[in-house]
Amino acid sequence: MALPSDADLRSLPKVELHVHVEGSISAATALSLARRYRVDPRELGLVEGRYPDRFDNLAHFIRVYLAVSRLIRTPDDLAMIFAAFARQQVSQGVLYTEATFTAMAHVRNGMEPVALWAAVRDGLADIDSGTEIRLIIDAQRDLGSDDARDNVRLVENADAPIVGLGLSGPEGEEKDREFVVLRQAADRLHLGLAVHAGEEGPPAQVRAALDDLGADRIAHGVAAAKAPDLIERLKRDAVPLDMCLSSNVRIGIFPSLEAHPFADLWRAGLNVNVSSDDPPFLSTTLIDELRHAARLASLSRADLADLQRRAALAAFAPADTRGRLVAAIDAWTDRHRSCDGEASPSQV
Ligand code: ES4
Ligand code: ZN
Repeated sequence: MALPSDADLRSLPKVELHVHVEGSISAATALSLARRYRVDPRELGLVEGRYPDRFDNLAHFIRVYLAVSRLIRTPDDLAMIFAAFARQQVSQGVLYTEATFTAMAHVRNGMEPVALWAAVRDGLADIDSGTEIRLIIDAQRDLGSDDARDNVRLVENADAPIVGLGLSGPEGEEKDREFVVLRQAADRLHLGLAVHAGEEGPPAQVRAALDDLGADRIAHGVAAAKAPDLIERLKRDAVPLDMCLSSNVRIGIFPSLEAHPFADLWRAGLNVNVSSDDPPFLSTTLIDELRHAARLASLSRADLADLQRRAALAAFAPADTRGRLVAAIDAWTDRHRSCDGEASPSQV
């Protein structure tokens, strides 16, 4: 069976559920902000003006990510970053994005919340296109429950298209109970909750995200590949897993794309979707990630459409938006049906 072509990957209507706004700052933009604010680019962790090809581990990645995030000093900087983010999503043919944004970091860095949300709205309004961008506002695990509570207050008072809360940052503490305020707020505010778990951490971290926080989606969750009982549970409950292949390799979770368990998790029938995480930091794009996924799991065009349908259905958007996304994906499949020869594994 022929792999989907680049033209297929471009025209496929895409839904991206796991991509960080600050992780979408290009090295060129980071350097220009560094110059403006007289920050030595080496302090950012850039190597010869580029993001490193490989990070030593998640902690190393997060150091660079936070150093670059701190270069956003003014509402104008933030509006520019959001406008560039929206252009990036348009260039990848993404119809609908749930973008993770660490808003509290910028408030801590001195930005006033009302001005911050106005900048977000201005940046997103800057492009006139069919793409829809909604936000997931994430707390950082290592900052503890106070940060989670600050996040909830910030979201409660925000004027922005927020559909979810998130929890990111280094793993290690298996107990997520101290962040239960995020679950309570998500329920109260009718938001989804997406939790980074089982990226660098063990399968127990994924169980904790489900048991302690009732996570609606798991970011990564690749540790499950080591735990057959967890695979069974994720399959039984159709828990959405955001898979970011290059991210896991460049952050050092797996030595190569070939060693990544995406194909196993797909074949096991888990509710996976594919995302780019932090595209320029990880020298990738969403289309690259879909190409890797298609190669590793021998995905047909129909499978790729199925992957997008799973993402659409796992989105925190209202039902009418999800329905519209599924309809666009179905229409693409119909247009290509005549060219699809054989049945794919997901159809038999
Ligand atoms: C991230 Cl905790 C984590 N893992 C991967 N990418 C990230 N970007 C921001 N936080
Ligand atoms: Zn992430």
